[in-house]
Amino acid sequence: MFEFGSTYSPRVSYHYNPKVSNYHYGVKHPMKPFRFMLTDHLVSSYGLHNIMDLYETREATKEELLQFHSEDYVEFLSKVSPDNISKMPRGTFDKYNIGDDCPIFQNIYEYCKLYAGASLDASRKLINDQSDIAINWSGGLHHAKKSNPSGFCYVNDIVLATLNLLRYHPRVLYIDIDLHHGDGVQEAFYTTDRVFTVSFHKYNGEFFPGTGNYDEIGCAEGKHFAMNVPLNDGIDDDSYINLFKSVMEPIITSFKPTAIIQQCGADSLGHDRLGCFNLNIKAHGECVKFIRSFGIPMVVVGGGGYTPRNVSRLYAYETGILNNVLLQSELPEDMPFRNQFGPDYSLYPVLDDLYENMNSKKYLEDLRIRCLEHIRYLQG
Ligand code: V1S
Ligand code: CA
Ligand code: ZN
Repeated sequence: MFEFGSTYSPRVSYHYNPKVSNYHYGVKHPMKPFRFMLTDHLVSSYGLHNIMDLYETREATKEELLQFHSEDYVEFLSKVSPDNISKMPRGTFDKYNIGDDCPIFQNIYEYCKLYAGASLDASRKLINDQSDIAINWSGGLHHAKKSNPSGFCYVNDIVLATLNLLRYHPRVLYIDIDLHHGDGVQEAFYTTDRVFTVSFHKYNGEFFPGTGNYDEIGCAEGKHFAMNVPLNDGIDDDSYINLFKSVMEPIITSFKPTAIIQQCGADSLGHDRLGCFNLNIKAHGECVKFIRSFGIPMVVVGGGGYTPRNVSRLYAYETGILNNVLLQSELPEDMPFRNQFGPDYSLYPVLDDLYENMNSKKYLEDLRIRCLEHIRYLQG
């Protein structure tokens, strides 16, 4: 294992296209792609651009999207616009799950191709052994299904990147610390033993997307290769970190992944507009630091996160961690949009304690034991 601050200097690539921050889901919609513009300003103001390989990403091709998505759905995405959706055949809204969560907005297909292209580029850097860690904060849209969008996600960049990795890597581990269950990725790899999926999320049977109880473990060849860690409101830093580390360490040593994809949804932070956990930026980052310490090639993607200033703080902090750099708390004086980060102008504002912690010690201990029993199946 590599300790943070040690001499291990991974080759890190940062995959971003400024165009991706210009798309709009709608004024009332919580998903705000401009959070990536804020992130990029923070990352460059802290000087991190100087120590990574930067790639302005290209759009994924239609053929690449078709590696997972169905022909008719990709065709629909390529043709649909706010001007023609009402002229499409009756039933189109229902068939493709179009509505408040997944609206049709201007240039939606271009947006999909850009964020998917970035995750595909990131996976390619690992495959070609040109990067040890490849970052795409605009990716991580884990709910998208083969033939329909879901939960703000239109194409599943994580599934596409994983399929690409599987062409060269025997085993891929997918780790999801978004507040929501990573259902789209789990479903795509539910029957294979080459991808282990694990998601930590709020679960009560009703909370979106409604799936992710601990008894969803995979099936057929994939039985025991999916794990779900259902949590209640208000989980705090120490409980989350302890559970995360005690579950992830044996998964990694037993499954022995040759590549890892970590989804870092920022809606698991405290004070998130849609969230209900109490995590601080450093605790979320600790989960990334822990996975990085195994020295296994990693693709790191974003996900949810609905308080844009905290999303950008988190992703700048985690970009630092992945580069083995601890960023100073005070935000750089001369950075653009600094006024967005007042009144504290800090990278680490206190974000906890908005919700009572409904995860008792007993609940967490039982959950941990259940997870460890699950992992024993991997050891044969
Ligand atoms: N929670 C939540 C939430 N809020 C919204 C929403 C609010 C305002 C809007 F103008 C549009 C949508 N939708 C939801 C959830 C979907 C959450 C998706 C999370 C995505 C991710 O972070 O994991 C990854 C990027 N949808 C629902 O709860 C479904 C409804 C059941 C309630 C909300 N209405 C708008 C749709 C149906
Ligand atoms: Ca999750
Ligand atoms: Zn989420």
